[in-house]
Amino acid sequence: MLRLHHLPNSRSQRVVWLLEELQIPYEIIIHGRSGPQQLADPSLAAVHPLGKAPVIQDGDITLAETGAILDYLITAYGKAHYKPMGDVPSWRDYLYWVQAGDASLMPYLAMAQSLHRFDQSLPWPLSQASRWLHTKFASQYWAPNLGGFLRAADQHLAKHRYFAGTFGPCDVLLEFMFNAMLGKLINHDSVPHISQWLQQVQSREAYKTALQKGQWKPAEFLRQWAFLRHYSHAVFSRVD
Ligand SMILES: N[C@@H](CCC(=O)N[C@@H](CS)C(=O)NCC(=O)O)C(=O)O
Repeated sequence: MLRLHHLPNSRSQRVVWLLEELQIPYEIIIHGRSGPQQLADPSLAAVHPLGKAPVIQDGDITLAETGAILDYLITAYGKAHYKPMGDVPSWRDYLYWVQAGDASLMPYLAMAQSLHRFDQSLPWPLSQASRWLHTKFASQYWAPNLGGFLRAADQHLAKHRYFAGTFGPCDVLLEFMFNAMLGKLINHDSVPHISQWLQQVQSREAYKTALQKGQWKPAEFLRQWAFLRHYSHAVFSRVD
């Protein structure tokens, strides 16, 4: 049976969700984290040299990287109808949005989170000075980029119910990032169409089942990303 190596409250939750959507049988192996940067336990590096989640093992295949895993599952398990094909508008939307989140949004979120964890690991008053510097840097550097991404996504969703025609891999990939920003950078006033789309996709049965199987802890997730509220002004000075 296919095995998924998983870290709770992480991007690998997306693979749990897709497996539930596609109704592919799987075994889930939960790994732990430790240290100030909350790095994965060495048990993950024993599965794949990257030492990160998600990783799947299917027969003699071992595969990392969420986007690659999603594509593998759709192709290897005969679920090709799940992604648009052919030179139609939904396929062109698919090509863009299936890449865009992990390429142009997640790096900013991950960098901000690493800097935040670093600040928290320092003794007072160094932690305060470091936080001040990082907040200033982030507000000037990455927040405007993030604002541009939110504006593009909101405008797209104003005209489309899902990112690529019908519900599919783009929605599964992007939900994690928008969920991390929910209540801080995403709300009905700031980006109404993203906010509405989030409610829609999070009400899916497969999504809810995946939260349980992936040992998702909503309070912990909120706590991990709460620091994003400091950047609201810097982000939205670009969205209006
Ligand atoms: N681009 C990779 C990112 C993988 C990644 O960084 N996973 C994180 C969880 S969100 C992780 O394993 N962190 C623990 C560590 O870096 O040790 C993907 O989307 O699969």
